[in-house]
Amino acid sequence: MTGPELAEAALLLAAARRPVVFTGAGMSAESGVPTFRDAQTGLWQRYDPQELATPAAFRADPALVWGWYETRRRGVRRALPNPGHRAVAAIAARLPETVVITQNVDDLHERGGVPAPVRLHGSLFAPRCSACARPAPLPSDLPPSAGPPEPHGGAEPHGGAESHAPEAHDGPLDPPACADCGAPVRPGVVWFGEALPSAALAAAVEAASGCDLLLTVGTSALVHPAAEIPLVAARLGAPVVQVNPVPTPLDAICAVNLRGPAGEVLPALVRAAWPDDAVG
Ligand code: BV8
Ligand code: ZN
Repeated sequence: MTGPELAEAALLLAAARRPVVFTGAGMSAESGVPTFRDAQTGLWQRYDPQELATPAAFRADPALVWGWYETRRRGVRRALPNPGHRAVAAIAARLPETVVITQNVDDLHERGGVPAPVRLHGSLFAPRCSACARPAPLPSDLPPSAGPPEPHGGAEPHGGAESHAPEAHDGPLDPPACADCGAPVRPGVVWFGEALPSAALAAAVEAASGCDLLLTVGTSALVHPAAEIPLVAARLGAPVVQVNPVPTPLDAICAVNLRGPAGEVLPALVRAAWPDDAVG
């Protein structure tokens, strides 16, 4: 990607000291993690993600919902951060006051070099009891027949090691029982109709209120209250730069719209902002 938009966005990034990088599912699309808008595959294609991602769906059929999240978690395990994730880490490395805020429940920002993004919608790697909220261990990915799991030979704890595991069960799966109260364990994500973690939401609003640039990457900006974060920054006069192959409701508030995939645009943006830094 080149052109006047990229040059303009690069000037804004080079001038920034307290940028916010706000990401959605499009950030991980090039890593092979389907976006919410992408059609579901296999058994899951007959379900609407927005229906499955609800407390009501879990109450009605815990095995269906748990199975869906285990399928997604295995998909993320096999995925690797893409050059976009690494470019975000390069921005954070260059500008220590950078705050990365994500709607994603995958762990690709952490594996891409951003240790502690603000997680608005939770994580696939933080299961807890659905009754007493006691954190629960991550189920081993190896099917019982495979015997004791191999020690992670240096592979990242959340990724890669299991990719050789025979294709695990892709379908309904009974959730484990809480070791304390025996209730079903649930995924540590925020479901539709559930409040966002108040500390994460407060940190996101605070960062957006004090930023001098907000980079919004790969979000359709349709899910609230997350979608309001870029508006907070714009309302307080910070320039907003969008990276998305297609227009979104945020176009109108953006100083620059970069139409392209995050995995290509973000490395190009970082190179243009800091030509001296060889990145990606
Ligand atoms: C709540 C975790 C109340 C689970 C998720 C105001 C107005 C309207 C509705 C509401 C409102 N306020 C609340 C609502 C209801 C609801 C909502 O927003 N509904 C929408 C659908 C209309 N919100 C809620 O229910 C929230 N809770 O309001 O609680 C409350 C308050 C107090 C006390 C009690 C209760 C909770 C919302 C969170 C739900 N959980 N995720 C899971 O993952 O399973 S949301 C989930 O969907 C994601 O986390 C993400 O946020 C969203 C998907 O959006 P995106 O990430 O943007 O992804 P999408 O697929 O849509 O788009 C991808 C984009 O990337 C596209 O634009 C595409 O062009 C682009 N792209 C593709 N490839 C690339 C790319 N970009 C760059 N590079 C590429 N390569
Ligand atoms: Zn419990």
